[in-house]
Amino acid sequence: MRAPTTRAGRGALAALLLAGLAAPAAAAPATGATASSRPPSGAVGSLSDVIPLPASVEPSGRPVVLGPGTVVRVQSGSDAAAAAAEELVELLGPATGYRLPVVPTDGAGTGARPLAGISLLVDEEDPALGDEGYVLEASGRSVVLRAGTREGLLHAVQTLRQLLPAAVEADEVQPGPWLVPGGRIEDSPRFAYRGAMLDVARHFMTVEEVKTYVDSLAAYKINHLHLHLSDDQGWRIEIKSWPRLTELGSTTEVGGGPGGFYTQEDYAEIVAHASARGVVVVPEIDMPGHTNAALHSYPELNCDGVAPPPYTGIEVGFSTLCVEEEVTYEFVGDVLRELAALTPGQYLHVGGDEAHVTTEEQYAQFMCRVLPLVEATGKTAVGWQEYLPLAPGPAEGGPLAVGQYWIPGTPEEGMVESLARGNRVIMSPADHAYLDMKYTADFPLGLAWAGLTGVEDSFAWDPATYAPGIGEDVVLGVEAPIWTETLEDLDDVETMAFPRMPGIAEIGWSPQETHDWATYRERLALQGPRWELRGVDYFRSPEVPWQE
Ligand code: NGO
Repeated sequence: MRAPTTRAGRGALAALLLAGLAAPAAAAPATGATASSRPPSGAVGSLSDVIPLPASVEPSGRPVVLGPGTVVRVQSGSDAAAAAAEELVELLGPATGYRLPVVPTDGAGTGARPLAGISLLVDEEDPALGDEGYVLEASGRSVVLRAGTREGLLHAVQTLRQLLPAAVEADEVQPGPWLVPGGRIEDSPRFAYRGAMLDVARHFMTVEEVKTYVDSLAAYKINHLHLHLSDDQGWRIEIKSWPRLTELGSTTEVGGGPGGFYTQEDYAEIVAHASARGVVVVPEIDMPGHTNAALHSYPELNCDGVAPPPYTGIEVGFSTLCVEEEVTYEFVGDVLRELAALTPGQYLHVGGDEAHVTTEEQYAQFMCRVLPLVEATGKTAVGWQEYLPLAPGPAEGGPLAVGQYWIPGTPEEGMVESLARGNRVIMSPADHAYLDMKYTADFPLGLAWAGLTGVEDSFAWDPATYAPGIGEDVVLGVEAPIWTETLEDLDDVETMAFPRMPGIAEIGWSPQETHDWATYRERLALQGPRWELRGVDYFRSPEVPWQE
C-alpha cells in the first residue's frame, strides 16, 4: 500500500537555496541527539542518524545544501563511479525534481579545497577502505564520496540518502531544502556477508515484488539476496534440461494458489537489478528433502518410480530425492550447472535441511555426491547447518563450504569441527533472525515455532557469541530468512521484515561496541516516514518511538 505523500520542508529557505545562495546558519546537531530534540523532517538531521550505524562519525561545520545546480562529479574513466552516480541521481530525482548533471572529474579538486557538488571518487590504493568501505565528507559546498570499489560507493550513496530529509523518499517533487549535515563518516562492514532470504516457493513472489524487496534491502547495505527457489510446494526457476519442473512443479503453492516461476530471463533480470544495487543473488535448490515439487514433476526421481501428488500444506521433512539412483545426480548436476551459468555470484545454496525420511548414511552419501557437483560449477557451496559436518573443508584439501546456522541452541560437534577445518558459517538463529516469526502471540502473520520475536529480540544478539564454539573468526556474516508459509505477497513480507530487518543489517555491519538498543530504537523510528513515503509496509511496533 502506498501512503499519501507528506509535505516537508520550508518554502522560504528552499527558495533562497534554490537560487544558489548561502548555506543555512544552523549547525548540525551533535551526535547522539535524541529523537524528541530532533528537528522536523525537511531540516538538517544528524550525521549519525543512519542505519546501519557507521563505524566512525565526526560531525563538524555547517550542512551542505543540494540544489538544482548541484553537479555530480564522477571519477573519469571509472565504471564503478558512473554506476554509483546513476543510482544517486535516480534516488534523488523524484523528490527533489532535480536532474543533476553528471560530469567527469580527475579528483584534483578534492583534499583541502574540494570542488562544489557531489564527487564520487574511486581510490583503489587505500587499504583502509577494503571491499565495501567508504568515506563521506560533507563540508562547505561539497560532498565527497570515496571508496575502493563500486560496492563501497553504492553504500556511500545509501548513507547520503539517509542523511537527507525523509522527504527525499517521496515519488513526487517536494520543496526541500535538501540539507546534508556537515562532517565526516568513515565506514566499513564488520562482516562480509549480510543477507536476507526470501522463500518464493511456499508463496510465489513476482519479479517486480522481488526487485522492490531488493531496493529495501540495499537501503540498509544488505549485500546478498538468498532466494529459496524450490520446496515441496513449488519449483520456481526454469531449468531448460528438465522442463517439467516448471511445467508441472511450479503450478502450486501453500493454500492451493496458482504458484508461478521465473523464466531464466526473469531470473537474469532480478540478478541484474540486484547487482546494480550491490546485492548478490544466492540461489537455493533445497535437497534431498523439501523436494515434493520435483518428485511430482519427474517420477524417476522417486525410489518407487511413482510421482506423488502436488503438496499445498505446510508440513516439512516428508520428501526426499532417491539417494541410490544415478538419475538423481544427473538431475542435480544439470540443475546446478544451469543455475551456476545464470548466477554471477560466488555461492550456490543446496539446502540440506530437515531430510527426515533419509537415513544418516543416505544423507551423507547424497551430500558427498552433491558437493563435488557444486565444485564442478566453480561455485562455493552454501547449505543449512545439517550438511556442514560432511564438508571436508580447506584444511583437508577440500573447497570452502559455508553452513547456515538456524537451529537455536548448542551446535552439534560435527559443525564446530567442520568450522575448524576452514569452513565458514552464516548466522541465522531462528529465535532472533527468522523474520517469519510472529512479533507477538496475536500477530496475524507468521509462525511461532522458534518463539515470538519482538523488534528488540531480533536486534539483541551477537553473531560471534550466540553459539558456543562459533566465534567471530569463523562467522562469514548474518542472514535474515523470511519463510512464506503464512505470507502471501510482498506486503505481508514487508510487514514481517520492517522494522526488524534493519536491525539484522546493523548487526552485520556496525562494530559490536556500538550495539545499543536504546539509541538504535530512536534511529529506527526515523525510518518510519521513509517507508511510508516509499510505500513499504511495516509494523508500527510499540517498542519503537515512532514520531507522529
Ligand atoms: C525451517 C524449515 C523451513 C520452514 C521454516 C519456517 C529451515 C532451514 N527449514 O528452517 O522449511 O519454512 O523453518 O520458519
